[in-house]
Amino acid sequence: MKREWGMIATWRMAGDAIKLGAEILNEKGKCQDAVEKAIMQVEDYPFYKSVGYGGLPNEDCEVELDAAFMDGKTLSIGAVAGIRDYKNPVSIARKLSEDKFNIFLVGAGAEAYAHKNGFVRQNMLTERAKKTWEKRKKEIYEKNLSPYDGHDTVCMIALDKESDMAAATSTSGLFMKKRGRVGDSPVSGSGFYVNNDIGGAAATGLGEDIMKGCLSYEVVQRMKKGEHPQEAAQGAVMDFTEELKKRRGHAGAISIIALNNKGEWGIGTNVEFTFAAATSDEKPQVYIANPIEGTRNVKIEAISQEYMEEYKKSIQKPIE
Ligand code: SD4
Repeated sequence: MKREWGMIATWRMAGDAIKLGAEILNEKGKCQDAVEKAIMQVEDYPFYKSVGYGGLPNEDCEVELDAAFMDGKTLSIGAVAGIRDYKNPVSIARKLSEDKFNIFLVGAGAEAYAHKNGFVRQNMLTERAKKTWEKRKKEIYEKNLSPYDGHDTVCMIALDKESDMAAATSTSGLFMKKRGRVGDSPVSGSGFYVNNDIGGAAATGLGEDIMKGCLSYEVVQRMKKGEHPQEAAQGAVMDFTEELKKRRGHAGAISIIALNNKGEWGIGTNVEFTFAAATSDEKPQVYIANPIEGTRNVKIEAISQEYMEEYKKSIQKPIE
């Protein structure tokens, strides 16, 4: 049976934001507003270190952000990449989606557009993020570590009471990325895709690998053939992980959320992955998913309130 509305988001950091999205959708608000407002809340929270304000900087200690917005009714897309010093990249991406040309802007061009359109300028590098960067720099040097750990993109997909759908993403990308590096998150078909007639999908993980499979579009196409979002997302992640391993010997972390136009949701992942979902039938809830070894399946469990409280405390601990 079709649900009246639904929403799904990547990572436990979306646990509070999805409540805001659910409220908007339940009160007959639009899906476009639900995804934008909920992502803005994540962008504004300084203790989430992979999105917006407080996001971790690149190799040169500059915060360069990527974001995108897509409307499932008109298929309009807007995106920014490598944007610096603007408070809410997701809103800039949404605004760009109203344009016919120049819908995907990078770096200085994106900043000029944001300035011209009255978006709020803000230094996005917090003291805390700078400290983490300094600590990491030292560790990489001393212990010969890979610099590219610590990345979580916030992605959201929503279905509203008028059966419209939207998707959006926002991220600081990979920690210690090179200046100018862009991942999958602002790239249509890879980081996100949504179509009112079918549903939507959005990805998080190693952008360099996600882009090799255009995985969000792939999941939407599988749903078009009639697959449930769970089957489509997990099948696409598993098939592509196997393909990458076969061809390249290794596959990066890949996780995908999916929501169809009936309000049914699912996820696919090749690593431990947390996410949040809410529908007209289900209260906002954070879940944890773990691939079951030796199978193509994933185990999904609800996360307790206590776990979330511990998590919130842990992300605010001082950096030593
Ligand atoms: C990127 N996919 O820039 C993003 C990072 C991410 O979980 O989602 N990490 O490659």
